[in-house]
Amino acid sequence: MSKKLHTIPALDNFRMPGEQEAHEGIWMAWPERTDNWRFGAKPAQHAFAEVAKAIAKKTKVTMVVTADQYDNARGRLPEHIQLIEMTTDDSWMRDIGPSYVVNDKGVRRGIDWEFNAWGGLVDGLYSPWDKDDAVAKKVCEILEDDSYRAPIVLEGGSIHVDGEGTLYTTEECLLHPSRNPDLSKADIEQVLKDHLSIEKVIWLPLGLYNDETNGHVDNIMHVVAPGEVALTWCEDPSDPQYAISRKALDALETATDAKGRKIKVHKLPLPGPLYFTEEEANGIDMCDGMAREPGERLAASYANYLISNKHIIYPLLDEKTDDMARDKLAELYPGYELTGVAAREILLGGGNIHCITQQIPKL
Ligand code: KQY
Repeated sequence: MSKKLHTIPALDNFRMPGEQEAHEGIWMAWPERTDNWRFGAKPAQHAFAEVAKAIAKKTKVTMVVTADQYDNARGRLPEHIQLIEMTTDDSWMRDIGPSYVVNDKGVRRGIDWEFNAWGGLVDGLYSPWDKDDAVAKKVCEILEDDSYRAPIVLEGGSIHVDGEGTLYTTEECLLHPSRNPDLSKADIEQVLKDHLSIEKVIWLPLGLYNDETNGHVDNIMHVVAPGEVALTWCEDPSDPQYAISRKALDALETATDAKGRKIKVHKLPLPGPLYFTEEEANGIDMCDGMAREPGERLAASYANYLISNKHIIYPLLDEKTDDMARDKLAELYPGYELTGVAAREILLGGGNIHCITQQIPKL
């Protein structure tokens, strides 16, 4: 049995664990919409299946899939990937799934944020989005976990937590007029404190250049461990990412976290720059929300990786930089298994491996 709760998670003594803590499972959603995924979503389905198989080396994977795609997904996924029929609008489980909180008595609960497809009627990427907005609650019901409906629009990819009281986000996204225009920065911080039991918010000014999520933090940096982050870095002063990464570094280096630590920043290489090819852009159905032009810059970043049970599943994006990214991740995560997955097809949809996965904490 799963209940909708009307209390405050922090007052109930629940906190959001860091991604580096143990997971019971990872949830994903099967891609199919042809105005986001080229060629009938077949190349993206292949990439999602490879991500699922990689994660499943160490962690149970559950994939939700619409009724129309059930047989196709079942045929393309190995038996050990659990498949659950669920209606969705698209496939970004990080953003539509629950953010989980846990207490010290071995109980977990889901936070079900309001979802408006990255901007609702202001600059959202598709409409309607009601099926995606219903996913977090359905996941909690299937897992028989109670949930809280949080009173703000927020996507899971717009926050990172370290599990020890610090949350990282961007002003570009959380203060964007398309999310919670009636709330101040202080109001938003209070909702985050109330729902995730964090004590300190570290605000980066901007997310990755040309990211259609309005600058999700998970596409520019990742928490490595409490007090340590990996930041996408750019060495080319003529690239718009150069100034964005420097501003982020400044915000991180001048902050202290909830425990009073200075933050150690590790630099991740930037792939590319990568752009939509003509063939890629032409393979996607036209629509109102998502602009896909040949030559458009892709929001490509190695920071968009998943940590699951001492395993790093990271995107392969550019032959020139993939090895550098792997070496850096190997240095940051000694003793962890590392698996790179070819991820350009996920990138073409507007995100990457972290955006398509959501962890369920182990109790
Ligand atoms: O979290 C994400 N990066 C999702 C991006 C959604 C893009 C929809 N085309």
